[in-house]
Amino acid sequence: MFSNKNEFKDSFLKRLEMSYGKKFAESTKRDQYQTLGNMVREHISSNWISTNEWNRASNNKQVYYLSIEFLLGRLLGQNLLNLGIREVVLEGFADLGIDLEEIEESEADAGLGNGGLGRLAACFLDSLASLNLPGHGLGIRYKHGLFDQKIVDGYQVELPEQWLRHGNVWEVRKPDQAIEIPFWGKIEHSHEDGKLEFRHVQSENIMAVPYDMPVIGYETSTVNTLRLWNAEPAPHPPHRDVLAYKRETEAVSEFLYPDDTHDEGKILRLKQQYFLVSASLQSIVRSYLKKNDTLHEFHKHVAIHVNDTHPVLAIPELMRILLDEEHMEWEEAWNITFNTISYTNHTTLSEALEKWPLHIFKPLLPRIYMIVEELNERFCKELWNRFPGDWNRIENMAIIAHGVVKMAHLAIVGSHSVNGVAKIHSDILKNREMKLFHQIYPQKFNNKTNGITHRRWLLKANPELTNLITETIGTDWITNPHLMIELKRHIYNPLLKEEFAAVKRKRKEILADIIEKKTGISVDKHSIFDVQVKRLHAYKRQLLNVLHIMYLYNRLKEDSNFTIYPRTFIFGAKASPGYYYAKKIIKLINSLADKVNSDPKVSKMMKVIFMENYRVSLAEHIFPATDVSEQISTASKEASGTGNMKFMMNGALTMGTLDGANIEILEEVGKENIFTFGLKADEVLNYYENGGYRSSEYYHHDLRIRQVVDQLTNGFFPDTEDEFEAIKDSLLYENDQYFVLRDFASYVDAQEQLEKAYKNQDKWLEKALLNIAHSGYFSSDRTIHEYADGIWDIQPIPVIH
Ligand code: Z2T
Repeated sequence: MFSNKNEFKDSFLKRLEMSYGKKFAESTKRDQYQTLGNMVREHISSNWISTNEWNRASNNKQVYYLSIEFLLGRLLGQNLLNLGIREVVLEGFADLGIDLEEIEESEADAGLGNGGLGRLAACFLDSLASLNLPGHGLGIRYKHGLFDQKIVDGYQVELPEQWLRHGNVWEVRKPDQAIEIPFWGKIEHSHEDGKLEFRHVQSENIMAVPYDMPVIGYETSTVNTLRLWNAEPAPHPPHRDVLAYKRETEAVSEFLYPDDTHDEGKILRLKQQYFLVSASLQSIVRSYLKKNDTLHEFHKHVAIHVNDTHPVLAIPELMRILLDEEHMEWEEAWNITFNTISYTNHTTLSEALEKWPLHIFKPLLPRIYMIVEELNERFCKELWNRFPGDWNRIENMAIIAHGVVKMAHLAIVGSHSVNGVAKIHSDILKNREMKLFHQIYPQKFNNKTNGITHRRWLLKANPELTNLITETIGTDWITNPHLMIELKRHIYNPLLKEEFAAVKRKRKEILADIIEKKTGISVDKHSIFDVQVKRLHAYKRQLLNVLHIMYLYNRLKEDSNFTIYPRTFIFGAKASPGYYYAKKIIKLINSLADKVNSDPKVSKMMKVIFMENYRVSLAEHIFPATDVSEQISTASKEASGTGNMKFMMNGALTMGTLDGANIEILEEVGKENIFTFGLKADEVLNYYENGGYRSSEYYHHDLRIRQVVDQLTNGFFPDTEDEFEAIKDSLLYENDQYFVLRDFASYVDAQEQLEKAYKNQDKWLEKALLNIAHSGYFSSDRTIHEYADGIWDIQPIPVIH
């Protein structure tokens, strides 16, 4: 079908006419997209089947990655690339007068995630398949992914996202593998042969119907599976208003909760979590029992990974299956369970820690609650034996306390591995946030520094840079990204520098065109492209970036001798719809953009751009065009960050705090090749513990700060009245919890250093190339190898030739 251009064209035209009953000339872009998508799916079907067959037939251990989010983005282009057939399609389409890129861009993003956590899951799937590892994703088939963002009059407006509007060519519905999930009702017990038996009665059941999507490895025969569960009415609905039951059932897979690092505590969210977990575990156990008679060795053949605490009910759910369905003794069930489960923590922010009130948990999941209660009792008894009389410790560590279930405690107790996502984050878990648990389970704790798939973030997003690297060091780096380090020998080569500069220039032109098309603003393509794209959060400190731009504006207005190297400040960020402060910052960025861009003098030197609806597909245009990567979170707050790695891989230099993976970027590239500033993590944490910071002192003693803070409310931004009062209050009357004013001077200094460095283009290009050379470490292939060896103990599957 894809072996050469003409064969491809023939089958494409034949299929298009067969499926749509019209001539090619009458076909729409959508017809063409659908036809190509179906051809790709058919093309991989035999490898998909053989991967599944081999997994079924072999005793090879399987890993299942449970995640409430998978932020996949678009799939057509990546699938063509991984299959090595993109060139054939490109050429065939060219003959037919079809622009492949245009077809690819007509696909809706699969946006089933908020940000880093969901995108990490997507990168991991790509690495698992590309490394021929038997690893599969399990998630929810949300009808609506993360909301679409519109900016109206500077404010964020949320619209329901509709990725399934025109269907999804990549999914296969498997109704015969549907699974029933019980909610509500009560538990009856009886004695059978002297053993207690539990029966869940009067439950309201929901059907989980799987939709399988192929996960295609890069130039290999492995095709893994991402299974997304859809919520549908069960065959025997409860005896009540049938329409209400249908509505409530379908609501379970209707929406992705739009909260990034914030816990909502809504009953529907708990329903989603148990829906995902129960469907996944029942389906894993069912397929395991097709090739094994018992579950006694389950943990030797199955690893289940829980992505943050959202799927942590996998622990009591597996216990339930082993106890109630397999009639195992508690001790054996427990041994199998914690040896099967591993857990990743993604944040230490206290507002993100999931705590489920018993009055929600207990009635919704009565049997699961009983098991969690028993677990808690046994765990507290163990603690009592080890620390007799230490009530305080037991209260702090209990799984159930003060009327809530603490999901992180359940996760740590019920798994054999607990990992953080960057060195500093794992250290903070061990030494601070989870110190008491680390004391009793030191061997469980480990670090797995995050990574990103270079196949999307370099090969797909930046083919120009990809070609340049290959021309310089050959092709081996593509399958062994750590070999990118070989580029280091060439960074002083003037020709390479010039070619890299040309690539960057071209990518800046492309982004400038997109900006012009979307905002009507024309930016200087020779200016420094300085970018902060990520979710909007107080701890990520978009506000620090804004205050610095306001300071530059003031200098330019007041001092005619002051000049700057031209800069384009680019922002992209979605705010959680209920996050008042975050929405104010979006309005502030847009007000600043109006102020700066409409000033005849200042706008010659700088522009401020807010890019609407930041998402994976837009990110693919932004990273390659960036010169400066803003990673300026309050130290200790950003667990890892992954955007930082995507920028680095595309030859941007980092302006960052010593937080998350920025620290490991610094360790890789050395201090000459990154710009760091601000408080260190232990300084921040000591301030929190011991006090000693008064933001008002910085306001009173630094004129630059006083001026920009005053400008938030003194009419500097026309027609905003008391719009930004709350932001000013957060800085002054709430004592600036994220140390924006504390780090301001240091940030300004670092930005001056950066500007100086940029003016020395030749050196800058060397630094950028050196960053690229060292970015191979941050490929998720490295991360996945570490998970495979250190946590899951899985082996690759054979490749078909
Ligand atoms: C999320 O994206 C992250 C953490 C969360 O904690 C929740 C969400 Cl939705 C519950 C992010 C971290 O903020 C970021 O530092 C990290 O790089 C990313 O997860 C992947 O580990």
